Amino acid sequence: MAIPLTGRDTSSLDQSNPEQFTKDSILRDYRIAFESREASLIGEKQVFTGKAKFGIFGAGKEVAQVALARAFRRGDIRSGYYRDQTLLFALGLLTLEEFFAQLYATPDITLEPSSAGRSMTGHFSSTLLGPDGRLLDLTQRISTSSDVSPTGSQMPRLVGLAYASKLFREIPDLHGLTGLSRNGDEVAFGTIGNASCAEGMFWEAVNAAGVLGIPMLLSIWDDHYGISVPNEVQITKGDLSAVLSGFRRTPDSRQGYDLYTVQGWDYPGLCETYLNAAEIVRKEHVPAIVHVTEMTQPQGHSTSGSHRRYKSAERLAWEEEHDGLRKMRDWIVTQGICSAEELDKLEKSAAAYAREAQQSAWEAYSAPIEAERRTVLALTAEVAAASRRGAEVEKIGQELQKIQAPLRRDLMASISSTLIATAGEEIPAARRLIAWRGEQDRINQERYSTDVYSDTPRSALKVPVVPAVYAPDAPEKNGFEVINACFDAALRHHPDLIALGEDVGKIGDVNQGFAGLQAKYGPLRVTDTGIRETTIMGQAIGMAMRGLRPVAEIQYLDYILYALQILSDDLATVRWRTKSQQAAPVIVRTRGHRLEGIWHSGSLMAGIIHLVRGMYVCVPRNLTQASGMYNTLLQSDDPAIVVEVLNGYRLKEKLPANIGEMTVPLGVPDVLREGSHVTVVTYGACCRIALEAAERLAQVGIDTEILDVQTLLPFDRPGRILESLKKTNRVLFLDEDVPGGASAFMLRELLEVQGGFAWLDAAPRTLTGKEHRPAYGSDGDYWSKPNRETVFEAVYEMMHEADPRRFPLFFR
Ligand SMILES: Cc1ncc(C[n+]2csc(CCOP(=O)(O)OP(=O)(O)O)c2C)c(N)n1
Repeated sequence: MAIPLTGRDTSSLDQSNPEQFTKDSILRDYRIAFESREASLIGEKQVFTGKAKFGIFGAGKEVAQVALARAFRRGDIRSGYYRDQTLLFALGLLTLEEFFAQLYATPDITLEPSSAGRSMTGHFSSTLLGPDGRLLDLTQRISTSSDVSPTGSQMPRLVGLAYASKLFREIPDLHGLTGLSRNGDEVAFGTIGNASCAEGMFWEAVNAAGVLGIPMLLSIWDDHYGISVPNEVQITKGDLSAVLSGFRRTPDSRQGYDLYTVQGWDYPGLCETYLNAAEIVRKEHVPAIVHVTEMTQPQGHSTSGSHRRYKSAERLAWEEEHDGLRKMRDWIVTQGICSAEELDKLEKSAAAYAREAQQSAWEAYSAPIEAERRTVLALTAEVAAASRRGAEVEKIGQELQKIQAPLRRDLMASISSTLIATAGEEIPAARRLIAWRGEQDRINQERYSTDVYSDTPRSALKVPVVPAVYAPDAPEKNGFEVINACFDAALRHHPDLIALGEDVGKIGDVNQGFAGLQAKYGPLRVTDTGIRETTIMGQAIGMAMRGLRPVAEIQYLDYILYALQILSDDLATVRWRTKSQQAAPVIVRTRGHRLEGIWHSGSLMAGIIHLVRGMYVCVPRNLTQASGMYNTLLQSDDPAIVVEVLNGYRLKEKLPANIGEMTVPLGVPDVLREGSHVTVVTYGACCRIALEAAERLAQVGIDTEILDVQTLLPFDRPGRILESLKKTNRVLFLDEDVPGGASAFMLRELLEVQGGFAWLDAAPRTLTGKEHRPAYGSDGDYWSKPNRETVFEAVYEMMHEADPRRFPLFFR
């Protein structure tokens, strides 16, 4: 029998679920909420007793989350944050054992499916990819994208997850992708804390979703604080509903939000709100925000410190009185749904269940480590028996034995102590200890360091190489026309390719790479966005997670800084932090290096490559090479950044006959000029400068070999720079980054990774931009960046050092 909630029988809201608001379903909600609370309390104790390192729990948010779970349907997806354990329990995406497994950092994907122990507690995720790396049928499951810690960073991705539904509904060519969407009926559910709404990207995302008109339902869990800082210090007027009200849609506005405010302890009100809101979002593709107020945080922010430091006695008393569980319990009893005694029994059994889950998760986590400790202890005892320093080694074993809840690192430290104590002795058991440790290193490498990049059959590194083919009368085209032809072919071959960015649509980007393609493929395939780099990237991340192939543009390389945080924290880590349960093969397109002035000439390559490991970084020298890289990436499941050469769009290039098929392998340098005296290693716009300098060097008898690395990540996989160095024994790294930037990265690759040190006859050199930003104007550029003359002189000086008589210094 359906139970009326707030005077109205809401069961009619969801005919597909006859169980809605029966006694059983309400008690199930209560039980999940109660178990979740118990899990929080037990979890806290695990930290305080030293079994877990850190705890951040969802206590106080339970009731809203069981209500929210009722609005989810298969195909829906979440982007949220660390308070959402109850939602995950209610959706069946997380068990209590898995919750505790993550608390203990259990490095086993079968026990801790969110991240295999790579993410801290409360960072949830579900499996989106099959073992072959391809997306599962997302329409058959509720999913969650993988959480990150930086406050607000779930928002850009949320925009993309919701935007995908709009594309699936509105682009006819996507209707056949039935495993990805059911006519775009999926809602992307977001959650965020009240204080995180003070972040810029929150407002950027809210604005973007309002403009786009997408099925996004965002819940704000408002417990009045962000750690210790109250709403009055976070938000204008201290009231999110008030400041968000300008986003509310009106009868005469096409854009805007439905806004709801509901109290976090009001179970029936929450259920009604969520079912109503989600239905409208799903049907009409109008975004909605549910501001859940009067929430509590009975455990304080985290295990790092007590909330008594910043909450008054009145506030603490108020929180106790407005505890959602307590209020829900009262409501159940006063509605006559069941008796207090029945609830007592339910609570007792729920508490016991939570305890059992904790114990079983602890056992599963600790048993293998205990077994490993036994192995180490046995080997250590053998070493002690055979060693001249047996007593010392025995003591090391005893210390290891004493540790209450040992970690694997304790075992490693103990082994190291034993080996140091017995240095110089030849003990067979010590050799076995070394072998055992080596095997553990291999196992732990697999546990913690795999899946940075794709290793599926679609890895970008496995895409077959298709060289460019030129007709005898191949036309000379402007660079922008070459890339335009590439994108035209790509849009034709890949119906799931979506190009987006500032000015990408109507004018086909500021350099016309997409000129005419919006008219040809439609405004959703080639699309303009607002000026909002962070959410352009987030839009792409969400779309890619749901199976689309975004080419998302940052108009100029310098502005990638606005998006670098989300690229670094979210996109670059998706695959690694989920151990390949999720991926987002976004292609970031941008243009940079040389043009005019501080913010249109940057080449901040080291900043980028050090922050986006997990993405590939392509630095093509011209638009033909760029086309080949796009063609490679579009066949792969890796995310990447392609930095086109800004001053290359109006230079002539021969158009390959197979511009739509040619591929450029990643991580394979091109030898642009062969030579025997000095190797110059460079990329991007510097390639042309190096070639010009080489012409001049040839006039004075210096034979320069020039290598274009083509991609910084991955870097020179076949070791071509080393091969060149073996011939020339001299190397100059040339780029436009700051001194010690990407040039130092390349140098380290050659010296340390490739072992180039032994082949050097002269000190290796770097020639880079200055440490300041490039000054304006052509003269400013000349004295800010390497140029033909400085390259000439740097190479000449190297030859002068080698043979001063043959190469006298004539220019200084
Ligand atoms: C970018 C960033 N800044 C600071 C932090 C540290 N931090 C973690 S949670 C938090 C408070 C968040 O409060 P709120 O959004 O209200 O969520 P709640 O934890 O109260 O649910 C802060 C400052 C962070 N994780 N990320």
